[in-house]
Amino acid sequence: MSESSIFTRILEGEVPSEIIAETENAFAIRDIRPQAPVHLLVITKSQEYRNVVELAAGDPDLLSELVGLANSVAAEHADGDFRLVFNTGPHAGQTVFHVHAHVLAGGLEEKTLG
Ligand code: DGP
Repeated sequence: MSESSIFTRILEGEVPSEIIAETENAFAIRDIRPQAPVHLLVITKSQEYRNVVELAAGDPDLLSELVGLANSVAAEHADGDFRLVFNTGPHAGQTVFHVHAHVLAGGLEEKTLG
């Protein structure tokens, strides 16, 4: 059994963070280091999958559930438009190897990628 990730510890109440929404298999919190006016994380309750590639291959329905949760928290906490970012691998900035997506929203019209 691998060590509990920071997100598992949040889900289990061992580390404080408000769970702002949840579905059967996923939950959402605010990012501790916001990079946009609205910066939320949608996270699988299980830490079985380390990144989105593993999740897509192993449980596409759960990936779909995660995207649906992103859509609903973006509608609730911003105007409904959002960027969905899955950092995949340490050289792309992934630091927590428990699959999650960054939901970035709120006044991003002027920003471009890269
Ligand atoms: P990534 O670098 O893509 O693996 O994203 C991990 C994100 O998790 C990062 O933006 C910061 C956030 N994070 C790390 N620890 C905590 C925490 O204890 N609470 C909250 N709310 N967010 C955290």
